[in-house]
Amino acid sequence: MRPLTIPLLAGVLLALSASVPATSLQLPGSATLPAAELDLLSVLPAPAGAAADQLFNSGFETVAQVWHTSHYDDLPEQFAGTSFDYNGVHYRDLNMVSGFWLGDQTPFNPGPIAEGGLGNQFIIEDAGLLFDDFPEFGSAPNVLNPGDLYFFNPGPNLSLGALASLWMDLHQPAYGVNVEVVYYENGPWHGVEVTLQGYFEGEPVAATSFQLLSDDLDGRDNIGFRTLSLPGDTAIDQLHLHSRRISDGTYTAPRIMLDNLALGRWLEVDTTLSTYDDLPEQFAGTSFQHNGVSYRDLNQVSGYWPGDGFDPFGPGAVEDGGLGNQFVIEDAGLLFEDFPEFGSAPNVLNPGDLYFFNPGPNFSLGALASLWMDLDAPALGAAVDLVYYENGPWGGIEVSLQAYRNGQPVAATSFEITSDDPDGRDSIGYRTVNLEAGVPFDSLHLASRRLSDGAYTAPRIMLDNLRLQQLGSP
Ligand SMILES: [Ca+2]
Ligand SMILES: [Ca+2]
Ligand SMILES: [Ca+2]
Ligand SMILES: [Ca+2]
Repeated sequence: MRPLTIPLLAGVLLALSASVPATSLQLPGSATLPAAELDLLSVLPAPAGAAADQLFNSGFETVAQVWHTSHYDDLPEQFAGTSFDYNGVHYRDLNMVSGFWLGDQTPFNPGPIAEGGLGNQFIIEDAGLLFDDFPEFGSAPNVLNPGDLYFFNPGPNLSLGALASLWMDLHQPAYGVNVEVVYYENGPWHGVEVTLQGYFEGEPVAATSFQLLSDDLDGRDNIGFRTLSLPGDTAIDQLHLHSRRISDGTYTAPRIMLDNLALGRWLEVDTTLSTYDDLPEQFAGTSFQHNGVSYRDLNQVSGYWPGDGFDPFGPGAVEDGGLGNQFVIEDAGLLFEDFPEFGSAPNVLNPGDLYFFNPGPNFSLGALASLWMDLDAPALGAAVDLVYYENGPWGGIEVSLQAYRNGQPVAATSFEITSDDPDGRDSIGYRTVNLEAGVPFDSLHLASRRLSDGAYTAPRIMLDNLRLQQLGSP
């Protein structure tokens, strides 16, 4: 059987557009992919150093690479035996090979030290002191030490184990592998090639290696570390990490420990589209759920109205001195007669209040200072069509769409509402706000602020066609 490969990107694009509900609307240009984003494999970041703690590293709208990382830090320091299962990986056959030590080139046998081997016990090693000196490496405090009784140092002390050969069977195929290794280099550690070989169904499909070359065989050795990476374009179900002499390919025994074994998978990214046209015109309350999005906390902020007066407003309902905190599914049919390119007729999401509710195709644009949307499934990108007043008093306003993950901001985009004459007539403008976060997010915040001082303000804005690029099921 051939190794699985990821779908051709063109095929994924077709699937993407097919997942948009079949309506008569034409999505604006932002719903199609700029050519520059098609080169997905080359833009994907790989976990390295502390960044391997990230669960996700993602591309843009088509497919996303999701990383599953073994940190070893959730285990107690222990002997793990000559084979063990952990986090979807079966570790086995440590140093079950013959070879030659470096330096005096004495031979070693397969298996335990007592039988002339390098040691065949895996150790979950607290290597806390290592991380004091090399905080960029791995994840404190534990590493996987291919040592033996001889190398076991309880507590944060450590000795790097000897590694000639180590096999890892993956319970599920990986697409992309990263593992961090720490090792001795220079001094006597010369003429060694360390290789991470990936297999699928017994056939070698990918490999990466590095060489240990000493600048002075009689000099001091030192600790080095690096990340070994296998690409994500082919399936891998078995890994072999091994060390051989460059001169003749026989196994040899540098000192190496492992951390942060990260296994990649590809998830398709589906676009979900909320047109609001499937709902009746209605008050939707101060929070509501629709199409995998929870809308909440509309205008629950204080700020200043736009224009000369700069009257302050408070959070909440109009009768409480606020901008209004009711979401309205608004039939804005008349809007689409004048602006057929905008959104999708007949409904929009109007962040208004009772005051703004116009039954039937008539409408008034609601005031929007702040609006939160929580997503049922993580998204990598979001786009929304906004229609708003500009010119006249509506100048000097920044409207931002900010993405959050676990409460932390991860990406944002914004535009400015401008006016050519503060005393002149206002007019209706519209645009698509497009946010490509590149990392998953679970909340969106749409906010309007004065450019002059960052205070919340209240332009008139309605929303339509919220598009989310969301991770599909694994
Ligand atoms: Ca230790
Ligand atoms: Ca660790
Ligand atoms: Ca209406
Ligand atoms: Ca609509």
